[in-house]
Amino acid sequence: MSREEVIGTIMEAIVRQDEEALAQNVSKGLEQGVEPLVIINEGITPGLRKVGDLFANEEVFLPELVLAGQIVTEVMHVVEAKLRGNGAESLNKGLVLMATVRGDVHDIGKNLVILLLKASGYEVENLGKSVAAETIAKKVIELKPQIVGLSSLLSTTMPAQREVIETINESGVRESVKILVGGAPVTREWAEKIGADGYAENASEAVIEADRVMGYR
Ligand code: B12
Repeated sequence: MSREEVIGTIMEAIVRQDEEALAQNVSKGLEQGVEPLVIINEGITPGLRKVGDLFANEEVFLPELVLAGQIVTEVMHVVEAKLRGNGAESLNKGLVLMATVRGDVHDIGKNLVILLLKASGYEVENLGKSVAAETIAKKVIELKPQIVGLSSLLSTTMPAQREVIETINESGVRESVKILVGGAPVTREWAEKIGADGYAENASEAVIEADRVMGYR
């Protein structure tokens, strides 16, 4: 099977919510030397987006959406193992707090960002999903991170990103951290409007943006 074919089968397996085929083809791709990032960006992400489109068109329903999310979460462990252990931990580029904002339980994208930040030498504290603004602000005071990353996948939870920034502001620690925002409906314009320091469209760009706000690039 060619590299394109393997990536295509990964995408298809997600669209069909076929756990076995997904696991098999991800392993096959990795064995054939397809980069983990290519598998993520060209296979897994478009596969999930396609499921989202089918859901929006009422061609698949909530159970299928849930299943697609579950099988991707499972297979990410395999991809993660491949990305780990490149020695980047010793780079010590800074501490990042990552959270999906209140009311939003989508965490696959956030976890991907975490994976790549770690693989690039950042330490990451994962606060989880549907995290309240107050909790995030408290953690900023307690852990003194250099960066806070906020994920939001629903247009209805995007305002919660603004709420986090306002709460951090009110806590008097806004100057001490850089704030990055992301998630499918989020744009650079939105990031600027709510006073975030940066935005990225995907996990690879998130690392570049983190480096930029830290002054590494
Ligand atoms: C899987 C999925 C689910 C799963 C989530 C499982 C999980 N553990 O995450 C489940 C089933 C739980 C779910 C539930 C719902 N979902 Co849903 N879901 C999706 C789906 C198909 C894929 C999301 C995903 O993982 N994408 C793949 C990852 C890799 O991409 P990503 O998340 O965008 O992340 C990348 C970038 O955005 C960026 N990024 C992400 N976060 C951050 C953070 C920072 C700081 C930075 C810099 C970058 C960054 O980097 C990531 C990696 O490259 C999307 C479709 C879509 N187009 O996104 C719908 C989608 C997001 N869901 C949607 C909806 C409507 C819902 C529900 C309301 C459905 C319902 N009726 O109950 C609920 C809401 C639950 C809640 N309160 O949060 C809509 C949202 C519409 C909107 N604009 O608001 C979408 C777009 C589907 C659609 N087209 O209708 N969903």
